[in-house]
Amino acid sequence: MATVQEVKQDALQTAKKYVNDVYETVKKCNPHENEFHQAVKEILDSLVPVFVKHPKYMNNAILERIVEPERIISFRVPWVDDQGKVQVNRGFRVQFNSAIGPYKGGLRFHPSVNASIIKFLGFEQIFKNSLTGQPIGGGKGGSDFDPKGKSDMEIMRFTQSFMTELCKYIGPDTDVPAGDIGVGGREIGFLFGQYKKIRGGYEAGVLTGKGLGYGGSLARTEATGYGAVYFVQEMLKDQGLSFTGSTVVVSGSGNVSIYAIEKATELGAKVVACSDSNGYIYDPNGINLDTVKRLKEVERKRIHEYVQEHPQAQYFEGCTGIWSIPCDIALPCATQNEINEASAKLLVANGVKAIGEGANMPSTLEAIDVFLNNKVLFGPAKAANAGGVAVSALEMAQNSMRLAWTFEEVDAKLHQIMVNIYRNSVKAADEYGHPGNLVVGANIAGFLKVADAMMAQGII
Ligand code: NDP
Ligand code: 2IT
Repeated sequence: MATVQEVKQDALQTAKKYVNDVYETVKKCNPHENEFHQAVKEILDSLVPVFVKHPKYMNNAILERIVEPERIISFRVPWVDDQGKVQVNRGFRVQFNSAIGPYKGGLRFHPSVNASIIKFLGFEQIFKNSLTGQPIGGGKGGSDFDPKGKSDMEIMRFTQSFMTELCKYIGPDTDVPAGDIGVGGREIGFLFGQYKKIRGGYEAGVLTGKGLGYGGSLARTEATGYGAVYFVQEMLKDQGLSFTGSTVVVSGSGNVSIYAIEKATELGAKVVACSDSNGYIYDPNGINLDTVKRLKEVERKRIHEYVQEHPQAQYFEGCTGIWSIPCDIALPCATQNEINEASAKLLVANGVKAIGEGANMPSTLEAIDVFLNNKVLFGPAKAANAGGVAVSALEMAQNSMRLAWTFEEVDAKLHQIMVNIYRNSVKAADEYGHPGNLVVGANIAGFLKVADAMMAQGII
């Protein structure tokens, strides 16, 4: 008869083989989609203890189903530039999983957008949205359109053409897009206007991140950055640490970065650096956020312009160098894979104590290993940056109720949601044998809710 130990070993081997087989199939069926493979690998590796404990998920092919989007839409987006020339871009929407609510997730406009990028983002969104505790499924979309250097009229013509096709697939109860890289308040306004014109009704809940005068929620603009800082605050608190008096580096200078800088500074930190895709600035006095907001939110200029107004600051070409600046807390808030193994090692060598991922998948798998192996507090993206989509769900709730909460009400709900995500991730990590590992904890906590809903709803 097999010993208890042998039975346990058997269950572990079966779970590992299951996960590995699914991963190999994903690679085979989605060739060359490296970002998607990376996101899938991170989740699947974390889920092995779940399948050991609950083989029912394996028997119901939950993984095989969850890695396959319910639907992918890819479409032509023709538009006319200011010179009268016809331009063509490609649009995407991946409707990944609707087990716990309508598809929900942002739109990214960036030249690097392709099926792999949209699928990695959509896949992450399933688990992130589940972690928020709100009834939202996972989706993502975007285009390889480059908004840089385009006039407002070009942006409008492009977004109208994009929405003319996208509107066939979205709605307040089916799929609710929002912003991401390159899509902010201006773009959401144009998208909403075109949707309304085509549909002929006022369906406020079809998009989130709207302007405050037409159905937007207070604190949505701030939510992702504030939420990431609230999450890191919880990680620090558990170790008797805090933002007060700490030195912080934040990459990027877009929506997430700006409000991460704002909240970290409010909590007593000195944020000494931020960046854009050309380079980074280092300001030993602490970043002047009013200048960054004006340069980026109003004038849409490059970050190097900062040093003209603040001569004590320095500008460096190239963005990865930002991780060579010694800091206590690093908040990568720009883009995927911006911290590789070498940058992670540099951060550790310089004494970093905590990482909070404001961006989606900003650390490579190797970088994550460096942080975890060196006992750096690590807040993974799908937990740490969930505040944005969580407040998007609160915007949907306000739209349904036809009322608007105050900034303080929304901010208090956001704060509580981030505390809950932290606690649920810690608890899942403990329960499944990886205490302190929030990558495993967040992935498992996010997965279980979706998996149970899928089980309850049958083979669909
Ligand atoms: P923005 O477009 O407002 O800002 C993006 C910032 O990152 C800019 O400073 C941009 O620089 C920089 N950046 C973009 N691409 C690169 C690149 N390839 N290399 C270096 N820097 C780059 O986007 P957001 O702030 O909204 O998004 C930032 C990250 O946060 C993304 O990963 C997004 O998916 C994630 N996120 C966003 C949420 C939201 O609510 N907006 C919610 C959760 C996650 P430049 O101006 O030069 O392009
Ligand atoms: O990555 C993300 O969570 C977002 N870009 C926000 C999505 C949303 O629907 O608010």
